[in-house]
Amino acid sequence: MTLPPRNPPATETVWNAAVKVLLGNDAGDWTRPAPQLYPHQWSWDSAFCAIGWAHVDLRRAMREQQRLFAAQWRTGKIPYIVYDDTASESYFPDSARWGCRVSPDAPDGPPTGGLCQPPVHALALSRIWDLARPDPEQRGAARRYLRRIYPAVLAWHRYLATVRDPEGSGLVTVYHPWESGCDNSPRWDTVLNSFQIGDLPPYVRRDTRFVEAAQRPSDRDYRRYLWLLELMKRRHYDESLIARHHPFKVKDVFFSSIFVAANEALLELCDVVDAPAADRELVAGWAQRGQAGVAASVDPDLGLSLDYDVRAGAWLRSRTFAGLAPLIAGYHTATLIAQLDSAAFLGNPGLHGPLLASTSPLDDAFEPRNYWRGPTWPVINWLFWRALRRAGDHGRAQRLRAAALDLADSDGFFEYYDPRTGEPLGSPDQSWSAAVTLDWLAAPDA
Ligand code: 2M8
Repeated sequence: MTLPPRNPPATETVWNAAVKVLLGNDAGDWTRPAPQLYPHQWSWDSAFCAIGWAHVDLRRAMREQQRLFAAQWRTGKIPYIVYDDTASESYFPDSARWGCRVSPDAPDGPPTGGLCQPPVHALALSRIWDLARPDPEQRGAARRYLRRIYPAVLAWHRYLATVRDPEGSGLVTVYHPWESGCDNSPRWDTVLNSFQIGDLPPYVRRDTRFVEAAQRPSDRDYRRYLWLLELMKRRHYDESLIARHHPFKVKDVFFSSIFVAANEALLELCDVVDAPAADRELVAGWAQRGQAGVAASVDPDLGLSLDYDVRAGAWLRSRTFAGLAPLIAGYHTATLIAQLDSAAFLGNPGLHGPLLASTSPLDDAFEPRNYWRGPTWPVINWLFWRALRRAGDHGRAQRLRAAALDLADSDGFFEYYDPRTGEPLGSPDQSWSAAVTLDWLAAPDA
């Protein structure tokens, strides 16, 4: 099923181009995030891809996350990568470097990485349900699919709410910048600089074969990323040990805000699958606790929320889009909106268009061409667009969507863009950039 774009004809070319990217990266039942740079299945990319597929072929959208959830760890963790070992030469770290089978909790089947990523999966499921609902046949198929996948999604959320938040703070702990999804963001600089690294087994980076090194994390960052991997492997991915001894333990406010939105989505899905009342209470409790945790992370001086370094017992001051993350958790407050509109973010006169940059252009750490240290990322803007729309802030949502569609129209579906010029950067034909564009194009207005 291919739905026509709702706003033709101006958007038809963009629509067709976005569909082409998904088809080009289609690996059968899952989608490569990018043709060369990312040849495996990444967790949150896959969820965004499911949203894109839902506009093209609902049955395909329902298959997208199945391989990912089939690779769920016994703890409930959804791994950040499910490897395609036919492509092991093209990406580092490969599955052998992770060696996850040292853990009794690792799944059988295709090998995985030892981390997780932001839990956007339930948002994708609820988008599938929204799109399937009007058609009786699709609705039946979607309900059956949701009934099948629901227990695994619940277990994934339970893992995040318990194993990753033993303090019951409402904020999720991440053990690695790769878990945040925003790898070399300045948010992590202080923590990454706070520990010494030991000897690393030899390795060769593959990412810089495909993308200019200046647009990727530095070698210094990579050594730290790999050191954290070695430490987790040495502890056999035992999370009780990691929680005690790991040098990178951060309450990630962006991850936690997505978790609130995901729990709200899961609560709606509880009705669709006729989940027991006890499940609804549990999920509602996780959402409420998350909201309180996220609200408590707002720094009154900065007017932005902060991540928290568990090991040092200190809030991490930085000015990135993550400071506005409580919007994603449903906090549409005057303080956050003032920040969003200010020169620190959308109101900055040096921006190509009113889109969120990954780091505030007013922050000392801002590097407009370097990966998560400045460029604009479509998926991040999609999350804020969704949040604004849900809060009834249609004016702001519409402006964000229009600017994002302009970028896609003029430059195609890149991984990220220079926020000052709109110049496309990173990988071309990035699946999730195409996927969220399809969702923007299909949205009736804002
Ligand atoms: C990027 O991360 C990977 C490591 O997970 C990498 O740079 O090699 C991030 O943008 C991450 O958020 C994303 O899921 C992944 C695939 O698009 O690429």
